[in-house]
Amino acid sequence: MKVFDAAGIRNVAVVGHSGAGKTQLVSALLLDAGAVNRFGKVDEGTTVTDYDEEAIARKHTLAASAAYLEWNKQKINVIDTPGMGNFLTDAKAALRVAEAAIVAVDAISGVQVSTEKVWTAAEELRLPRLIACTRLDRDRATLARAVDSIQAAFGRSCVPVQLPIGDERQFKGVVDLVAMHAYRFADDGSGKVTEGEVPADLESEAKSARDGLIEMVAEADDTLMEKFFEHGTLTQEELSTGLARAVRAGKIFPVFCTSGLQNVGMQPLMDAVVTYVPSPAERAFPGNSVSGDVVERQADDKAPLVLWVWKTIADQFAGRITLFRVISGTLKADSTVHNLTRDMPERFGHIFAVQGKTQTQLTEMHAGDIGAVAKLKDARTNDVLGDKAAGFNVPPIVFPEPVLSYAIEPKSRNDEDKIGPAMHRLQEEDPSINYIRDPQTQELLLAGQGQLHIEVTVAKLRRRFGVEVTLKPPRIAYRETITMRVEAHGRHKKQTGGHGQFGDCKITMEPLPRGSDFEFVDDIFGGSIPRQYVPAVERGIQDTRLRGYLAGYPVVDFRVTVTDGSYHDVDSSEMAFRLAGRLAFRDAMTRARPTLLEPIMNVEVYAPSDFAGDLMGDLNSRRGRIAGMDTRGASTVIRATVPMAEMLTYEQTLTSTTGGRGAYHMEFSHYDEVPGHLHGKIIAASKAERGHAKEEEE
Ligand SMILES: Nc1nc2c(ncn2[C@@H]2O[C@H](COP(=O)(O)OP(=O)(O)OP(=O)(O)O)[C@@H](O)[C@H]2O)c(=O)[nH]1
Ligand SMILES: [Mg+2]
Repeated sequence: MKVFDAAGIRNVAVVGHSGAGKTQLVSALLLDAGAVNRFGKVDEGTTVTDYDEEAIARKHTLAASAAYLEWNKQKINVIDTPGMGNFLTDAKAALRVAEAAIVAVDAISGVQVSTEKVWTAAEELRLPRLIACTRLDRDRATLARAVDSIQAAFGRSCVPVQLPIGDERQFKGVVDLVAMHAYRFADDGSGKVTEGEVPADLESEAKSARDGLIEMVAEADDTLMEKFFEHGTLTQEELSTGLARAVRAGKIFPVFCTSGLQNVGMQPLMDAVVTYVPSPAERAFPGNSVSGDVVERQADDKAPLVLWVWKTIADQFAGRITLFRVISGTLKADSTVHNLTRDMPERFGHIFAVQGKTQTQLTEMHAGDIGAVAKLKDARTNDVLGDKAAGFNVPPIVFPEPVLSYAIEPKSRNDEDKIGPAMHRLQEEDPSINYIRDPQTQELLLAGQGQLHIEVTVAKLRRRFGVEVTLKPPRIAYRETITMRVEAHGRHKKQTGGHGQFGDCKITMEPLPRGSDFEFVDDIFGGSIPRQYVPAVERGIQDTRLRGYLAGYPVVDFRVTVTDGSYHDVDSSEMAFRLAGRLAFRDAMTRARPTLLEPIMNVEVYAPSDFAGDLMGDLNSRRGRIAGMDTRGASTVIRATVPMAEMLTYEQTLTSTTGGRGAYHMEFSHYDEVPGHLHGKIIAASKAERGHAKEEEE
């Protein structure tokens, strides 16, 4: 396969809400560019990018999935991404390796919560955005209504550069408003295109839409503005170059008309990617120098090699597949590359371009390209690899904290043996899941972003690794903390026959700000506890704080300072001081006014405005705090913070209140104290769940 230079590459991430038609759109693009022979359909499970069994079964993309095509002699790397809230981290990761986004907005439902999330993520990265108005072939789909919704959310710089030819099922072509040119597409889904004049019945509409576009382009540039005032319009040349400049600068977001299923509008969209998306050669990659300064790196083949791992896939056959972007330098197959994050060499055998699950071997890859390698030993997502002298770091993708956990139970002994390694590999693929054994109950806990996230993880365990588990009801990831500074004492003394046991420590325990977890300070002077036993005191406290005090949840956000103690020449041991630490901790907890903390979520609800009142009332009854409300055309966005514990049943309520026309997104915000009147219930529930698991005997 041909190898491309930075100037001949375009990297785009296709982002947008779930069901907008992203995967179907990518499928049509690949067909029309000749990258594949068969027109894959989401509904038939045959698309290139939804190749994962679980994605096929659910008809939803669950992880970023890469593909590529060639258009006008350029290689376009297209990354399809999930639109569902629980999986948006992958969309954000894909944006990090792209020079632009194609934002898919469904022509009927318009902008949704996820659209806003990915838009903001693209905005933060200052990426140009092309908007694809999708599924225009459906009944009641209109460009005008979609554009209203888009402009209400993202402003009037989102402007159509096309008009649809034919409505709903008759949507068969597009008018290019820049060239005033028409494209018609074959009825059979082949994407075969015929170019021609603007249809007579669309002429005046096209003319006025074009005038609107010209004004926007003029507004985006002072020189063009003057010309516009002088002549009342812009020349063809001024319009096309002015538009390209404005799109690249993120001043204009052009809206395109598409139907991925009918295969309408793909060629002009690919032309636009080539014209409007900067190549990696034109846009340096943002990162940090070794000393932490913000720097950029040019996609220069001759510069030291730098690769960044943006995604890891746990493939059941090929093992670990590592997706990376070459930021600078040239990567050769069959070479050894240093993992700069972990300071160890990695062997790159075959390197690939990936077309969904299909891999095509490459001999080398140039700066700016996106590719994959199998069977790296240690590299994980976020690692930077390359020449030791590269001196370039990439700020990591931040994975969200898990907010709820389910106890899982392996079905058989065999499942139990296999689950550890399988989970380990799934965590490499998706670092936003957490897998631990409850230190108190010994139950296996699987924690993630929401019910769907957990269900998908369990399904992957089954399909890819043949591990069967049963899921128990969800549990909120509560924490415990203290609210008062106290002094405490722990003394472990036992005289059993010959050798005794003796450990004794005094500690101060004090609250720390949220998110501090646990700190241990050694403040022993004069050897009242011998050096070697101080870490044992810390160990003792660590062991027991994770088992909790009130309700079995880890105790966090406090500092322990050991201040004093005593020892015995013969009877003292590490074990004895561990037990003393544990006793001191428990003594402290009796007086430190412990309390419970709960995860609080940032919630955004999106629904037709008629329901706003009901939805706010409902959020209030869930202990929610309304942070704001915006209207977007006929829709309202409500922003609130709500305890996770109150959100477990939200999906059903939202669906029934809005007749299925509402959507929401939530993500972890912070931990906050649980109101006192709810403590009793949580403690009792925890005791019941944990089967009164006994504190280990001291
Ligand atoms: N009528 C019509 N249906 C479409 C079109 N594009 C996609 N669909 C259908 O809409 C549904 C969702 O399409 P997808 O391409 O999977 O949507 P997506 O944006 O990838 O969704 P997620 O992967 O969940 O984020 C599928 O049933 C598609 O067949 C289109 O252009 N017209
Ligand atoms: Mg998809």
